[in-house]
Amino acid sequence: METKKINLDTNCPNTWCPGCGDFGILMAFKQAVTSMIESGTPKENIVITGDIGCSSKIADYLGLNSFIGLHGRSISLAEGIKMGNPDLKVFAFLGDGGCLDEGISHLIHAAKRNTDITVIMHNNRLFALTTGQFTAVTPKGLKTRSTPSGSIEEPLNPLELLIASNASFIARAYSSRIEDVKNLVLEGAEHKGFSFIEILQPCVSFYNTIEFYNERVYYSQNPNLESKESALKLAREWNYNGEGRIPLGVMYKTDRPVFESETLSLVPRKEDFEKCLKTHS
Ligand SMILES: Cc1ncc(C[n+]2csc(CCOP(=O)(O)OP(=O)(O)O)c2C)c(N)n1
Ligand code: SF4
Repeated sequence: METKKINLDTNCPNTWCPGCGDFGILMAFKQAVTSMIESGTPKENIVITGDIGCSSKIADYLGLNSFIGLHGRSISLAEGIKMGNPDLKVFAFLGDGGCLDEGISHLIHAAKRNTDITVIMHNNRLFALTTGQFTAVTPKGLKTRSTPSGSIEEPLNPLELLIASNASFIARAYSSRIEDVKNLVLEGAEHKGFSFIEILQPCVSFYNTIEFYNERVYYSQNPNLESKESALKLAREWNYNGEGRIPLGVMYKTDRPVFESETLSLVPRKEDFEKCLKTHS
């Protein structure tokens, strides 16, 4: 039997800077989606959301159902879509700015609720589309367009925040390691509940971290995936500032009730609803 070739391309011209880490994420995501479709997930059941940023332009380059919203709102859009149709596989794309500055409350609450979506945060550690201003994860001392004398703030550690917010799947990847990104996307999508994948992504135009990451990243899966203590230990190995090694891989994974299933189980069945109406009429 002839197999139909899966085409995820679009006609949209790509405007990312040559060498941007976003290309690696796009390639890995296409491979992951191709594998999902080949394993039986209907293409029309895969939905992506985005906001405003270089990262969210990924939706323009993927021939999939998508919804682009305001900056920082990719996660809330994904939650709404999933609640409307729990059969869908929903991926929320956004940058560190949209995720940890404008949209940080959505991130925390989606993790706390355990909504069954996969958040993919392109972490270039600044607001790239607007030409490089500091975000919550910009290293201390970095000179950006909005911190000309160097940022005076300590960066936030998003993985520690996710552990504290009770996210049920937390992982870190690096955009140049395409096979690992693909596998983590598949693992995150397979997970029942909220999955968060941070992808370290060099912005070659405003903060070129290629050499920095190449020298420091290493794969280190948490040996005790359900232990928050060992997840925290891994998450704290790198403080988003300077030196030290940077662990990649799944840091935390646990099973707990999923928000959509819990909520929908509270909705009365039609027969019960009609019985109730009869009783009270
Ligand atoms: C509420 C709001 N704040 C700020 C902006 C301006 N703005 C648009 S894109 C952007 C930068 C996006 O940075 P990030 O989310 O980190 O994604 P990246 O471009 O780095 O991939 C900013 C600040 C906006 N559109 N809306
Ligand atoms: S500005 Fe940075 S993040 Fe945006 S496309 Fe260029 S290299 Fe990539």
